[in-house]
Amino acid sequence: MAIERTFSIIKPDATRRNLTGKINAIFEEAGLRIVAQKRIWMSRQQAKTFYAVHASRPFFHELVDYMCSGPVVVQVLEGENAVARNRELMGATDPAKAAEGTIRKLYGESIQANSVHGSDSPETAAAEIAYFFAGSEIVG
Ligand code: RTP
Ligand code: MG
Repeated sequence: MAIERTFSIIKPDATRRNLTGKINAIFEEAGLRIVAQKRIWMSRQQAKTFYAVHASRPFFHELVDYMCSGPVVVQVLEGENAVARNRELMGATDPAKAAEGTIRKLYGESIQANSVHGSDSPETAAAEIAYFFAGSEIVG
């Protein structure tokens, strides 16, 4: 299995509750390496562009407001099968439906404030990584 990269966000509900370290420990214990990471406060424009695929969904404006409601940690995770592996670690979008032991089951507050984002395919991962990181900021 080839080494792959995925893009991750520790969302505002998780940074507010000081959960960055606990979430990073889950990634690292699962064999994913954090090869880039920075704490930012997203602008509305950044959030709108990042979630443009959801622009027509009823929850879009709330989602943009939420993603700009506090700091987030954007990161690049690297490892075998990193995209799928991270989606497994995150669990279902709705924390109430997420499997035991997943990040969203452990820490998610609601379907919106669900603690983490993870890319849904290698192609999306490449685009999301390039949106937030310069190549020189990623140190594998
Ligand atoms: P993500 O993109 O953040 O990793 O999450 P996901 O693939 O599991 O979920 P997606 O369908 O892509 O939705 C993106 C984010 O929008 C918020 N959401 N709110 N109010 C709602 O019904 C609703 N549905 C989704 C969540 O923050 C979700 O992660
Ligand atoms: Mg998604």
